[in-house]
Amino acid sequence: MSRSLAGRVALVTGASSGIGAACARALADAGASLVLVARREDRLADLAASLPVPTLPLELDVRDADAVYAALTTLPDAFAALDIVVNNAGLSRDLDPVYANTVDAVDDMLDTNVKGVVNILRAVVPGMLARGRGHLVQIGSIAGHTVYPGGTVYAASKYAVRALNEGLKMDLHGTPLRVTSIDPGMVETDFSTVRFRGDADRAATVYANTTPLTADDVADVVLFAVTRPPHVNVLDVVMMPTIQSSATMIHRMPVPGQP
Ligand code: NDP
Ligand code: 8X3
Repeated sequence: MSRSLAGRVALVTGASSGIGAACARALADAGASLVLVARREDRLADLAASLPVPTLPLELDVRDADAVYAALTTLPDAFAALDIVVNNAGLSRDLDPVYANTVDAVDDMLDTNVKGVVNILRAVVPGMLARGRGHLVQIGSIAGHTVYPGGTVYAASKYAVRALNEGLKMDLHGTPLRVTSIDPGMVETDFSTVRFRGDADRAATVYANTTPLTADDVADVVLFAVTRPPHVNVLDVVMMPTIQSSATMIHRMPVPGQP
């Protein structure tokens, strides 16, 4: 089955790091032109320069509904007819009980992970409907299927992403547009460094003595979903590393000399 996306245009949010950057590379390898969205424009520019396809880096905060709408409804002609949108931008903040989360942490998670997805959908779905084609991919999480201590607000945001994905499919019922959520478990990216507010040592403990997914593993499944024949809609994929059996069950190799 062809995995070529030649002639297609794909937009990836959160393309400056981790899963989003890996999705950009995978989609570019398949031949798609790219619109890359994130706040760190320098990283987008570096990534764009490394890709073998026409690429438009776009410095944009997905929390800013007006800026998102203005930018994505006035894209240059070569990028305007979006075929694929990967709603990937997202983050977690801290590992606190729900009643102890700071206001900023709650705003960061809900505004980015939930409202950010809706902001993008508002801007891109009408054009896809007018053109009669399009594929909307959300990056959810295992935290959209189960809650873990300290991750309640993050999980609430990812349960919301799952609801948005399911509802979007129904809203688009009877149209050719496709809707997919890819819901990973542990993936080694900057995710934990962002969660722990730059504490790289603490972040490293999350991935210590185990074999997490890589961002490329997730991008490979995104590429699979968007290269199915038009009559096939992959609605939701839960994927974890083999060493993970739930949000909290993670097998770690014993360290020689340590109990
Ligand atoms: P990274 O921290 O490596 O990447 C997060 C990306 O989101 C960055 O490119 C960042 O760009 C972007 N981003 C964050 N806030 C905004 C914003 N307001 N506007 C635009 N872009 C934003 O983490 P991951 O790659 O791991 O995370 C990607 C997605 O995958 C998230 O939705 C996360 O919840 C999800 N996920 C991650 C898992 C993991 O274990 N890593 C597992 C399951 C799901 P910038 O800062 O430049 O704006
Ligand atoms: C990121 C994975 O388990 O930290 O979505 O929620 S987890």
